[in-house]
Amino acid sequence: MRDDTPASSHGAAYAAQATRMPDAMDAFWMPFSANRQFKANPRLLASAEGMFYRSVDGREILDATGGLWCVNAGHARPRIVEAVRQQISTLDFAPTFQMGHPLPFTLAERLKAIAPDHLGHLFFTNSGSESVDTALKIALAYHRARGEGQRTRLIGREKGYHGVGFGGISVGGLPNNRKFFGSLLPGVDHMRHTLDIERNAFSRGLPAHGLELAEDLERLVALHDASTIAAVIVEPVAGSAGVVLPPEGYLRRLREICDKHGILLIFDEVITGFGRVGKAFAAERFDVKPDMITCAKGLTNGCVPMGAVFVSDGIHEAFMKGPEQMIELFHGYTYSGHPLACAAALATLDTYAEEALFEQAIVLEDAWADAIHALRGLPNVVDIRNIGLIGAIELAPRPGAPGARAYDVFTRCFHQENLLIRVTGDVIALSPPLILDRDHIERIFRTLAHVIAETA
Ligand code: PXG
Repeated sequence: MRDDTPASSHGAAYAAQATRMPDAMDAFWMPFSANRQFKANPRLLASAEGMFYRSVDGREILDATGGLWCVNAGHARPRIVEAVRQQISTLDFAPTFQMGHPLPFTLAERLKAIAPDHLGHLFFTNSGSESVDTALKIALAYHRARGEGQRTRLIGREKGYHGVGFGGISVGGLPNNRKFFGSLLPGVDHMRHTLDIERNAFSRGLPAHGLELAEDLERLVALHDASTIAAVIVEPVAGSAGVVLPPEGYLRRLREICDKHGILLIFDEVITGFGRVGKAFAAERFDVKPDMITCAKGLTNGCVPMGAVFVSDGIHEAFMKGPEQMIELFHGYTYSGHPLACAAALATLDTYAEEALFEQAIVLEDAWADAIHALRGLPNVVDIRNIGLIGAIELAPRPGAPGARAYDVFTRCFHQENLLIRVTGDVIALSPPLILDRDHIERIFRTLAHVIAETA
């Protein structure tokens, strides 16, 4: 676009561009998508407000996914929109390497105030993947700073999703995210995952069976020796693998084993953070104290990319030694603490607080659980899992065509029912904005019930 038109007309021109079908779709290589299939029959969203998207073809679509688990306060919340608008016209960018601006300092204090008590320090990133890689690097550097530099091994878990950086896919446990990308990080091992449909199918909330799976960490300690292990990273509730819940007591047991062996415990709360399970963080809901929490997504309500790592006072303290002119951690991103992201995050935190949104997932948990478990007994439904405002419906795969059945449910919901859901493999995963009400819940599951029933 040429820059000689009056500034006021630019906005309208860009907005028009953002709400109509693009002229061509070839050049954009879409992430985690079947590009050719999508471009043959696109699903494009043009605008959003509250619980709803509007598609480019003008349909109002109920968002049962919170974007991608990130729009926890609902779309286009006025306070957040206004904060970002003001901020961009005041300070568009400022560096945070040996320089600064007020907002990341203010935001870090605000985040500290909602975090578990001992997590008093924040490192800012731009995504969940960067938060994970940051936390893993801090873990390694922490042990080295304390004279235990031989603790280099990182432990993840099967089915874990920790983003797509090399660190994240190495500790992650999703075969498709790993197998194409070579040898990954060395010195990584994995605990067993905790999905056990045979024993736990249709559990409401945390499954009763599987506490003993935490002992798998003792197996890895016995194999590698604790003195070589830096950290364990897990999602308190795994999202991308199709919603995998921690068995009762499992996370607390992991904490005990880590304490016993001097191993750091990292909770990846990229999806569980900011109210998804009824507290600011799952660490609080499950009353377990990790040494670091990684987050992103709901931090800015999804509207400006931002992630963060909460770091314990003890870890931080280990770095704050040595000469004061020394850089304590050789790590950071150009956009760590970006002004727009900080402004969005501050207004997001205010919106969460004003509307008590962190409590909503507990207020609505029973209604949500009743509604989702009512789908039990429909054809092909082999499991239903829920916690807070997270829900998963697992379908039996079609013989020889894994994922196809859930994909058909997804496309039918979008094109014919004006409902946005998310599928991974044959699991339908739901993570609506926390502002949803009982009518939205009713509509989501009424629609899903008949679509699942009619999808062979
Ligand atoms: N950790 C966890 C636990 C995540 O869920 C990431 C890290 C990476 O975040 P970024 O911002 O780098 O994408 C995630 C991301 C899904 C889905 O449908 C989940 C994610 C991303 C996209 C889709 O389950 N989680």
